[in-house]
Amino acid sequence: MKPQIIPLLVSTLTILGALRASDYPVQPVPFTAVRVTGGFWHERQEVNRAVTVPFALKQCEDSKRIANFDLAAETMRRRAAGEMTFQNTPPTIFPFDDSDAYKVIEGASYALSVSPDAALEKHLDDWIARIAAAQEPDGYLYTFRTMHPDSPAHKWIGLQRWEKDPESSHELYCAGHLYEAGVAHFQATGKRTLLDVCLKNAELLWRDFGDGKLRIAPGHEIVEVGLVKLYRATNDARWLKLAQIFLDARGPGGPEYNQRHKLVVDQAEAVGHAVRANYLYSGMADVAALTGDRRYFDAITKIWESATTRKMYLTGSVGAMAKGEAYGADYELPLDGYNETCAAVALMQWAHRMFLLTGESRYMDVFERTAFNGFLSGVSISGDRFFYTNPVAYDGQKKNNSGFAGRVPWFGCACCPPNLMRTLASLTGYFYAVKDDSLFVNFYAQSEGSATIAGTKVTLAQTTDYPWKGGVRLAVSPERPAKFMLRVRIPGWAQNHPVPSDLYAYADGLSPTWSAKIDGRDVGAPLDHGYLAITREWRAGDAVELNFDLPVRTVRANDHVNATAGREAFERGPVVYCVEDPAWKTPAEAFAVARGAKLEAQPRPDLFGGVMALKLGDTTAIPYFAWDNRGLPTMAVWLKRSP
Ligand code: FUB
Ligand code: ZN
Repeated sequence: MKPQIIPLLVSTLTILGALRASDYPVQPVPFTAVRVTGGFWHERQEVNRAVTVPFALKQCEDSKRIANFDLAAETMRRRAAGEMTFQNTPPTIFPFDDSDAYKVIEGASYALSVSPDAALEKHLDDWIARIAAAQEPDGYLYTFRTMHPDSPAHKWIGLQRWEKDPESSHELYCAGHLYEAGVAHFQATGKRTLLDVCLKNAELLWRDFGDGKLRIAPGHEIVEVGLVKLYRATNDARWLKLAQIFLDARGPGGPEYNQRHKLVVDQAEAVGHAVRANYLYSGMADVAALTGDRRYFDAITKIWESATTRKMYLTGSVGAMAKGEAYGADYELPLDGYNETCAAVALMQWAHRMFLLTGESRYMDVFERTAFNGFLSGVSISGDRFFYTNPVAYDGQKKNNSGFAGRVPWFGCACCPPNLMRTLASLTGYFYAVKDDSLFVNFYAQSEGSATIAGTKVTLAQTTDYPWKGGVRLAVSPERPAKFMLRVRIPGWAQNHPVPSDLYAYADGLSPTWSAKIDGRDVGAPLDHGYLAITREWRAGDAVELNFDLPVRTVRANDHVNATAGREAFERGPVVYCVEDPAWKTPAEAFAVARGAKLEAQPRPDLFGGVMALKLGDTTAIPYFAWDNRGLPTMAVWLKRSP
C-alpha cells in the first residue's frame, strides 16, 4: 500500500496549537478501561500479579524496609513518653529504602484495580497503617531521620531536614514516590488512608518550599511527577505550583549528574544520572501540559533528540555508563553498557508524555522498543529474578548486576524490581488515547477495552499473537454509529526504520510491507505522523485487519558507534534478539553469523513459555528479554559479521 505522507511540521503545529493551560492535548485511555486477555503481555502481567507482587511484598518485609517504618514510629512514641535519648539504627542500607515500599504499594494497587484481591488489599492496609504511624506530626515522613533524630543515620543525610536533599538525602525523592503510591491506592480502593498521609506531607512541603520560601533543587527528581499526580487527584493547584517551583529551582551552575547544570528550560542534552534525568523530563512534560508553558516543551523536545538519536541502545535502553549510572557522550554505547532497568521505565514514561503532547507515533515507537526489550529484560520469565543492569553483551562472569553475576531475587538498592512491577501492572494505560474526534491505537496485544470518543462509547477488541505474528484484528464497536478518526500506529520498524533517527538502520535491503483492510478492502487512508488515519462512520461489527510482514531483519548501528563496528544485530518486529551460551563456551565477543546464512523465525513452544526464536544459520537466537533464564550464560546482541 502507498499511503500518503502528510508533512510532519504542519500537523505538529496543529496539535501543539491545542496546548493550553489545562492538560495534555491527547488524553490517555486509563489502564482500568483496557484488559489484556491473552498472548504475550497476558503471560507477563499474570506472572507479575501472581508472582512478582507477592514476592516484592515479602522482600520488602524480609529486608526490613517495612520495619523501618515501625522503628521510626517507635522512636517517636518512646520519646513522647519521656525517653528523650532513645533512637533506632536503620537496619537497611539506603536512606531512600522507604521509596521501594511506596513503589510496591503503587504496583500492587494497579494490580488490585484490575483484579480485586481482599487479602492483598488487607496487606496494603497493614503497611499503610505502619507508614502513617511513622509520619511526624507536622507531616515529615522519612524513616532514616525519624528513627535516629539526634545525628544523621547515614552520611547522605544532613543535620537539618532537606539540607542535603540537593546532593544525596532523597527526602523529596521518597515524597514523590509516596504521592504516586497514595494516588494509585486511592484510585484502586477509594480509601484515603495513604492519600491523607501524602496530603499531610505535601502541606509540609508547601509550608517549607511554597512561594518565596526555601528554594532547593531536589537531588533526585520524581517529586515533580508525584506532585502533579496529587494535583490531578485533588485539584489543589498548590501541588502543581510546587512541581513547577522544584523544576525552576534547578541550575545554573550545579553538577550535570543531577541535571542542576542549567535552568531546565535551557537544557538541550540528556546528561547525568539517567533515571533522575528521565524523571525530570517527564515532570517537565507534565508541567508544560498543565501550565501551557512551551519553554519546558521546547527543552524536552531537544533533549529527546539527544537521548534517542545519539544515546539509546537498540534495545531501547539508556544510561550507558556505570559511573554515575549516567547517559554517556554522543554515540558512547559500549556493549557492556549499564542501562539500569529504572532508566528504561522512566524513558517509557517520558516517551508516553511526549506522545501525549504531540500526537506523534515516533515517541510510541521508542516506547514499544523499550517495552519489548530493555525494560522487559529486567525481570525473569519466572517473575522473581531481576536485572538492575541490561548490557547488550555479557561474559558469563562479571558481577555487573548491582554486584551480582546474573539475575538475582532482590538488591540492596532495590529500585528496579518495583519499578518494573508497577509498569507491567498498568501497561494497558499506554494502549489507547483520544483527542477530540481522534482515537489513537498505540500498542498491539490481545485485549478488550473501551474509550469514549466524540461522546460515544466505543468497545475495542484486539485479536492478535503480536509480536510473534504480524496479524492484528482490531474490532471497533461504537454503541451507536459514530464518525471519528481512528489513528492506527504503523510502527517505524514496519516502515523500514528501526528507530526514528539514523542511529540504527536495517542493512539487509529488504522492503517488507504492511496492509490495513476493512471488509477485505485496503483502507487507503493517509499516514499522518506514523498513524494510519481512518475517518469514517464506524458501526458495531467494524474491524480493521492489520498485517505486518515480519521477516528477520539485520541491523547496523551508525558508524559513529565504535562499540558495534563490524557487528550486526537481528530483530523481528519490535523484538531484538541475542545469542546466549549457557555452557560459557563462546565468549560474547566471539559470537558470529556467517554472511549469507539463512535467517528464519522458528517457533519454540518449549522455550521460556513459548517464544519465537531465530535460526541464524547454525545459531539459534532468542529474544533479548529472555536471556539468562536457563543458567548464567555468555550473551551477545551484536554479532560479528564474518566473511
Ligand atoms: O537513588 C535512588 C535510586 O537508586 C536511583 O534512581 C537508582 O539509579 C539507584 O541509584
Ligand atoms: Zn533502578
